[in-house]
Amino acid sequence: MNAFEVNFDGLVGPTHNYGGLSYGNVASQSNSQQGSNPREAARQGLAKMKALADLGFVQGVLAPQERPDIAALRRLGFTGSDAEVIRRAARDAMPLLVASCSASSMWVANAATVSPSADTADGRVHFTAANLNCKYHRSLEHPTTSRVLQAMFNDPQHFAHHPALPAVAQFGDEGAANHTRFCAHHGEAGVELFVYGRSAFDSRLPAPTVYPARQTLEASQAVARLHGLSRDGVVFAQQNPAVIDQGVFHNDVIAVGNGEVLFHHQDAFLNSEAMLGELQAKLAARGGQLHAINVPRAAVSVQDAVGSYLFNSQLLSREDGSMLLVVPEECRNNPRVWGYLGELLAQGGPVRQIEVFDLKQSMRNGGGPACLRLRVALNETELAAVNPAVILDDALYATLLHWVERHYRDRLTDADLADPHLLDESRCALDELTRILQLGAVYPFQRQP
Ligand code: SUG
Repeated sequence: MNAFEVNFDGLVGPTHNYGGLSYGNVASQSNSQQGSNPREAARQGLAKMKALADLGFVQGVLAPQERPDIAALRRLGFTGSDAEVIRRAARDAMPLLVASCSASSMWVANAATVSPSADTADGRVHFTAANLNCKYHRSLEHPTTSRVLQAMFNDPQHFAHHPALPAVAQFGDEGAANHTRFCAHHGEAGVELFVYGRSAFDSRLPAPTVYPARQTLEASQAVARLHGLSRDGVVFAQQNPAVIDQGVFHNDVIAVGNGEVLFHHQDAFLNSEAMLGELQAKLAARGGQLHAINVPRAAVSVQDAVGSYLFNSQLLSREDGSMLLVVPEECRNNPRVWGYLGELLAQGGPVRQIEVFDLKQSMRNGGGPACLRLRVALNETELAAVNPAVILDDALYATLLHWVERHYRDRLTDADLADPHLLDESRCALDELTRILQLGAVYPFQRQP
């Protein structure tokens, strides 16, 4: 049976702003408090989805979340009507209001870890929502993420959903941003690479000293167990702590893989050789042959990788077996990175096409093409069991574009976040969206008695 990867992109929510909320994420910190443009951000994301759908890739849409998160503010002691909660938070604790407004759920590479049915013990596709517990604003996402994923993949015969891991730093889990699957063919058993930043229980392993390591080994191991992956089908590898300290807050900022190809920076992993050896051997046992493209620091420094998001690209299989690399415009603006990409194409290796997208609104918060998508490898039967209303076609694209034009502001500052009307606008937009995407009542405001 045919199997392929489907990319589900996060739709940018109406409260997209630059809150400076992510210590360790260079772009988030350096663009803090700048005015944002949610309408433009949503349009940029939709343009990427549409272009990839037009190129023949199956493309899905993942809904944003209800923000500001009033329930979260109430848990922190703000009382009164919803409008009063917002006014009080704006008056007494603006940073908490900003965090409760973040549209960070757009970066759905962090929504969950997904294992395809060919890899799992029970032959179902497994999803574990990520607890994202390193950052307060992101830790708010997983309950709604779970409901949205359930509404998209709601056939228990094919799909298994696991709630987020315990919400403590020792089980810090950032989802698919630190997970890559290698395989000869999507429908056959592959090897899943879990990259962690530190161990919570083994103090012998090194850890970064400047910025936090968000993903722990123990979280990755727990996800592999929950998904029923076999030992032969997993590799656990440690990220190089030195690159985390230079702003590589997820592995997908320094490496990307697809099929049998791993495109990575020379400094990405702690014990590169051992890791590549293990991956190669395990993939070979499953009928595949690893093709590692190692980008030397002499060609692209870690700083250039972080600034351009070269590795936060999407590596996609074309029909003829070659690959397309989807990069952000920042790569074209960096002469060393753009020069390297020219050489990569000229080498005649697996990467034969490069597409460039303007994703500036998301990029200013550290979210590139790969952050904006959750990959789900599916066979034809499983794809037929996915909620069809979330698969992008021309009609859905037009509907979503029109929906954005009607509901989104084109400029957002702190004053807007303190405006209770933004909550009403956002709820009104999301209520309509749940009808468009046929999700049912997934948002807290739709579920209150
Ligand atoms: O978690 N930025 C996100 C970016 C996530 C990128 N995802 C991947 N690499 N897969 C984060 O740091 C910034 C929000 C702000 O500062 O307003 C933020 O949450």
